[in-house]
Amino acid sequence: MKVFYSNVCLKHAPKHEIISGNLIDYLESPSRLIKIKEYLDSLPIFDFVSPIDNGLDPILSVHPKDYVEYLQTAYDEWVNIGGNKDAGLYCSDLSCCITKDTWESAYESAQVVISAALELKRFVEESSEKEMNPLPGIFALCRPPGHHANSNVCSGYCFLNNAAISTNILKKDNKKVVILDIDYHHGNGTQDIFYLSSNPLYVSLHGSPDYPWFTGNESEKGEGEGEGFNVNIPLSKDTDDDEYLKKLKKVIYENINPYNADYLIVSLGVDTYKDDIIGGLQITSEGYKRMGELIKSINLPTLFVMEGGYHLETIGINVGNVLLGFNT
Ligand code: SP5
Ligand code: ZN
Repeated sequence: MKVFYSNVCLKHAPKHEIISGNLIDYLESPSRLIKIKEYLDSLPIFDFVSPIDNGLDPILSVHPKDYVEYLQTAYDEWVNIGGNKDAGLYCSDLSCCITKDTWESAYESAQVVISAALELKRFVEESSEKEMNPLPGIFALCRPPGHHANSNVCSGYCFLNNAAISTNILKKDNKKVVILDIDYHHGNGTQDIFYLSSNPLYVSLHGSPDYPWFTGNESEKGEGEGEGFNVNIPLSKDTDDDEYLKKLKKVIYENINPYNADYLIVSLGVDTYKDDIIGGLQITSEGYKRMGELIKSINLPTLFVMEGGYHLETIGINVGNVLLGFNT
């Protein structure tokens, strides 16, 4: 399996964030990426590939120019004038610190997912049915993550919505996309970006009640043309492997399979792990392997996009197990 990865994604490294009024070490750290890379590197089936720079256009298909300019210039303006009046205008919480390196890493994270999506699309277009066995899967090892970023708002460690950007690439040529978001948190940014659209189908399983607090309810089903194409499955904290897999299986049979998509994008967070610091259902490392197997049963060319997961001791094996489960 190809893994798109870049060291430039390590540069964004804020020192602190505020959670529940407390100043703590920034949890969305470069170490997360290093741990995942180390683990995948130790297994023979993963090939690391560097992204190609495909420019701003794919990013601008999701994010308006004024927001992109804000991300590019906010740090320098802040330093130069000792305070930027717009600093909070595009920001919805205290986890999206903008440092001198933030734009570069966020842009690179988007380039990682863009390159991975283009590679998957090219592979599918050039392959015969027979070559599609085994099922093609590619991993975009993105950082910073993306699913909380709205078109013009950064939040929850996310600046550019990587899953949404790759959706717009895979949707070209009248193809249908389903986004399956298995991060512990509800992907409010992705939901909002596509709320009025029937393509992609957005499906999220997430811990509730928890961040981002005001979204992720079952009653949010999409609007207008998008009505019926947004599916939220809130889960209680005591959800274990069996319960989680039962709910995932149900939504695959009832919503994902009947949608008949051409591509699957998995917003892959492993903060559902039982000992995660800020998330945490009762999922075990073994559970992630079963999750990967179930995702494989959807039987679509699949782009995995890295989102959250904060337990550094197991983040590598948990991400690896989803991918191994898919690949067996
Ligand atoms: C990509 C991603 O996983 N972003 C998550 C951002 C969550 N930030 C807010 C965390 C608030 C945690 N609430 C405290 C609950 C204590 N268990
Ligand atoms: Zn998360």
